[in-house]
Amino acid sequence: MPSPIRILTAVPICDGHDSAINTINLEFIRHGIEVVYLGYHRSVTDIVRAAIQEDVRAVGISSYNGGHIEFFSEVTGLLQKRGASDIKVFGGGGGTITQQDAAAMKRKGVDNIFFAGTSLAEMTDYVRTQYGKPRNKRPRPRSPEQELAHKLSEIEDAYASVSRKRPTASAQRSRSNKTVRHSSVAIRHSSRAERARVMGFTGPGGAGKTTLIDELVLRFLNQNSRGRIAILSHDPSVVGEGALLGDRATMINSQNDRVFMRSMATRGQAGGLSPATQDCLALLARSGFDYVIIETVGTGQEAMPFQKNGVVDQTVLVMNPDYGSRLQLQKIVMLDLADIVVVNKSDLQRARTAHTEIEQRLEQNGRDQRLIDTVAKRHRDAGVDQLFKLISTGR
Ligand code: B12
Repeated sequence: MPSPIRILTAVPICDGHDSAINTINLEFIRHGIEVVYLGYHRSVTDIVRAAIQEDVRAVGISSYNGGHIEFFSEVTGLLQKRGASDIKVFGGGGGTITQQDAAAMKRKGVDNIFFAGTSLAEMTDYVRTQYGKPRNKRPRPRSPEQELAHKLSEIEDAYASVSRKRPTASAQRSRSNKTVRHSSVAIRHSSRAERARVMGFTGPGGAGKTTLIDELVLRFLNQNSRGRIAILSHDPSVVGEGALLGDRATMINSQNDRVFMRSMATRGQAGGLSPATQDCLALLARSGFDYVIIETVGTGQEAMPFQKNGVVDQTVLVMNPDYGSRLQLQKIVMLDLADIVVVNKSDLQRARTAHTEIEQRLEQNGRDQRLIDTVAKRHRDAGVDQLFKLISTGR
């Protein structure tokens, strides 16, 4: 396998039992698996849409509140209907799922059900042996969305297979050749489509980037009844190369047929993005979306993740009011580079001081940078409205 195994995990609709899957997720990522976590209370449609967009090897469902025979078979059925029967389904649910239920679920296409008492090692071994082999022949994509998802995997796989041979000089050369080859394939594929407007969001972890993006997506979907948007979201890889790709669990509005979301792990690259990001972004930008939003991992002071003259049209730095003393602001490189700076969580006590200090810092730059205060967690927040207007109209 060139890339780490990617799976999606979720808890069904009307079920809030997430502590089992949270523990299992952590064990998977410790063993080099990339887990896209969708969260709890998720519908069949949300799970299948996410599995196809993320192009995962398998979906792991943790189910406790009953209805599992129907729920699991709806998932396998919809995957099949959408031409994604190569995405496998497995899961568990303590003592709720009986042996008899499991047999019925397997007849409906579920790979395996794990019962109470199974060790974490058994589950990890199962995923590695069952879903760790390269996929043989993939079914032909049945939708442009599925085709796009497959192409993004190809790009990530190409980078992964080269980076495994690092750090020889020939590998470096071959790596850059692959970059060129994949970019051109991607762009040629969709050269008829107009280029999307690309927005880059960055900022420290916990500033609320994901929630803010989700609120902007909601406004976009409401304003443009036919508009389409793509999100390329990043989370850090941990030692052993697994990653918890958890932004989907926060993004509620973005679980929508007009939103294409892809989660990427940084796979050892510092600075907030993945080695494959630029090529994936170039492909998304030419795939018929109105907007592409790229979100970095939580970044540090020195980070400047978006390349100069790259595909990103506008950059947004999302700050938390609690950044420490005024002196800290002098060190944040993105404060020089961002087009828009957002002080999120502006309902916090320190937010007014933060606004004034950042405003003074931006004045020193002498550039046309905008500063906006938001409370992304609040629905219909006036600051988010203002940010959306600025992004969508430039005013
Ligand atoms: C912890 C718990 C809670 C916690 C949940 C905390 C949380 N955030 O998850 C709290 C207290 C909040 C809770 C609430 C409720 N609960 Co509760 N809860 C449990 C309990 C005791 C344990 C479940 C658990 O986490 N086990 C730990 C895991 C790691 O072990 P396991 O379950 O044995 O799972 C093994 C395998 O199946 C596998 N596995 C599990 N999932 C997955 C997924 C994948 C992908 C894989 C590979 C493997 C796998 O991993 C384990 C390996 O050993 C069960 C009873 C039980 N013994 O199952 C009831 C239970 C599930 N709850 C129950 C009920 C009724 C409720 C409530 C409705 C109660 C109420 N009236 O308010 C609420 C509903 C909450 C909601 N929003 O959905 C019932 C469900 C009955 C049913 N289905 O008919 C149960 C069975 C208790 C009972 N006997 O009545 N609950």
